[in-house]
Amino acid sequence: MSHEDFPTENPAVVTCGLPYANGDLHVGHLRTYVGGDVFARSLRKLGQQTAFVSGSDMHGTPVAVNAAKEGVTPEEFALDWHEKYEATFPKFNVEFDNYGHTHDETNTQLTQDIVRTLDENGHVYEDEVMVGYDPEADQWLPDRYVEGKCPYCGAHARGDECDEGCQRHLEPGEIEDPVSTLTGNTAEYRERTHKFFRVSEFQEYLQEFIDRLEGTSNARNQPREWIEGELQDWCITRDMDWGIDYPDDDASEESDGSLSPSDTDDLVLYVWVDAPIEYISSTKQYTERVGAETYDWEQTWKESGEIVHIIGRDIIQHHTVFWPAMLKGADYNEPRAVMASGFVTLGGKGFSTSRNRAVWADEYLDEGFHPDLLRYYIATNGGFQQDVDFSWEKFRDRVNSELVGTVGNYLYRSLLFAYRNYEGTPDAPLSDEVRERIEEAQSEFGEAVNDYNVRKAGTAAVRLAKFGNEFIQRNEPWKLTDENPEEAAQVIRDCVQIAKAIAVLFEPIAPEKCQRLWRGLNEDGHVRDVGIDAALDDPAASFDEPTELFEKIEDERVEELNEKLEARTAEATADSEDGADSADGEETETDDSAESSDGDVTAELEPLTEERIGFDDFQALDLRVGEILAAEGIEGADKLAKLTVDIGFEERQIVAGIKQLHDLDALVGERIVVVANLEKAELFGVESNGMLLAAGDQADILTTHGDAEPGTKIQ
Ligand code: B3M
Ligand code: ZN
Repeated sequence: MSHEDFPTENPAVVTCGLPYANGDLHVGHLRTYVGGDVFARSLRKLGQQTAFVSGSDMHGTPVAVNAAKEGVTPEEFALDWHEKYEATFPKFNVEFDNYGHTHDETNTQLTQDIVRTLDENGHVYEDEVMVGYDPEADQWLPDRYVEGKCPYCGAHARGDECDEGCQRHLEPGEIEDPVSTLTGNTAEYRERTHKFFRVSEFQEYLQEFIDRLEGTSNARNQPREWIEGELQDWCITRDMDWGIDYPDDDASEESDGSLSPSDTDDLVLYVWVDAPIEYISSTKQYTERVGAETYDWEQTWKESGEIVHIIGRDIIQHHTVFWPAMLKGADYNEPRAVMASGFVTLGGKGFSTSRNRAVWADEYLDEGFHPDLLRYYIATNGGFQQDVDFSWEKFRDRVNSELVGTVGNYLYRSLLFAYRNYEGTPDAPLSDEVRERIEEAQSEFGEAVNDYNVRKAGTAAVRLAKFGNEFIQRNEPWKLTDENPEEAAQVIRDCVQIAKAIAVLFEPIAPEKCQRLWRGLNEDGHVRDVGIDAALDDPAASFDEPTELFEKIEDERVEELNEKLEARTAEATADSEDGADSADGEETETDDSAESSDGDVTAELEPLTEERIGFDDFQALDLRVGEILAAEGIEGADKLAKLTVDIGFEERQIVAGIKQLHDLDALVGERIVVVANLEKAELFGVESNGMLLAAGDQADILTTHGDAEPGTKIQ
């Protein structure tokens, strides 16, 4: 791996978190896959050799529990869903180079190999652990078969994760007040022998790893608390039939006794062992198909590859603690980057699969919407780590204003003019102004990819189209054709070049639409296969009459779709007073948070407040310069950090919701703006005596420009 800018000499692999093969996909699920696909395509545009892989997660209790409900074997059940997913992703132009599943031969073998290596390298031991047991059902209760209270934050937790609270992974036996989900009875804890992976040994390694890790800042900041605290070893076996068998054949021969005589026959590996290994297996299958000369999985995973994981933010801990430790322990390469996306909400509330409160992936397509529209919406509606809200209104607004109004409008008016007057591209050189503007778009795109900013990479072309509209409006070629034909030709040549550049730069977001545009411009081959340099290659001399690329979404359509959704939502509310359920882990209740605005065309700014205040009202705020002396995460709280701030007269303890948004250590020494006379508050049991000012929901912290001392009044 390198930390050089993309494109590097090494092969890259972009992976997407594996969906559990246990139910229908809705638009919320698509965020990671669309994000991954956009990122992989963008890397290729920069000239980076890239494999894009994923697969279905077939094992574990999330699958076993749902299969049991349907009365089929987990294997039948999971394979069925796997085939559906495999067919669904391409419909959204999410084109994996390989999409496997965790139960196939490649992954079974590789998982057992890796576990064997971990054991041989001395990283596995056997220990007694308390495991939930249901005496009535006479069954062990691994993971989702048991529910109870999270020992860290007190939230209701299921099996191995605190998905409604602090998002931690929970070890067997950790859940308090355990209840069996099979019978609803109180579960007993009984002692059992299991295998453990010595994660604790990797503490120092992980502390360094996390400092090197690239990607979104939440993936670096969220795990710090775990990595810096006491690292618990990880139970890697379960009392279940469904899964990959623990490879105990030659393990019992170990002389150090680490795997000494226990019966591992009825133990399978914990699902989180074999699931990430599918990233490697899937890459291997890709190599087996195309040949190592085209793509060499071993180079990527064992020698020098750029490994980029794209996941939901609820599984950061697995990808930044357990997984890199496993890779390290088994002599594989570490990930270069982890990009963890926020959740998708529906009209400000969580999706609920089991209550049918969702916009389903198939439903979206059946309603006749083009996949590229949804790709644009979910990849660019907010920063990658922010939660994104989906509503048909917002979807309509962005499609109509940005895709139809800005991009489509530019392409149609400029290309129609070119076709009518020149039957294609007029014979004139490209102007410096337009060349420079396209170069700017290329650099913007390249920088965005290197910043792991999918949204910005995706909107570089939209901003270019916006420029195109201004350019054509300003130059009025329709007036020039008679008055100054040479200048008219020049302007239209520029316009066609902009259209070509849009096709190239917008392809990662809207591959099918851009291919249509590419063919419309009479270009050969596939726009997917050209690099960003092609944006400045000469356009074809002739092309046919253009057609509109995007269609407006009418208000009536939105009303109709909302009615359908409302009918379902009403049912959902009637079913449950408390909102989203938690049957399969992807639902979440989140605030309808405002989207951040980073100055691009897609940003939605909060409207200005109309009501004015007097100077006295402003004076009532005692704003002071403060210097951060210490910053640490509040244990158990997902977002909160405790700061010690010097405000000149005294040191204040301030609690702020910045834990996952900033590298807390790096904040020490920053001069910030503090509201010193805000009433004291208690957050998560910690007193907060003041407030710091920050912009937007990425909490961009306000700092001072000069060297005003702590305590200086801000006026
Ligand atoms: N199957 C799904 C999840 O927890 C889980 C991901 C595995 S990624 C290696 O979001
Ligand atoms: Zn918790």
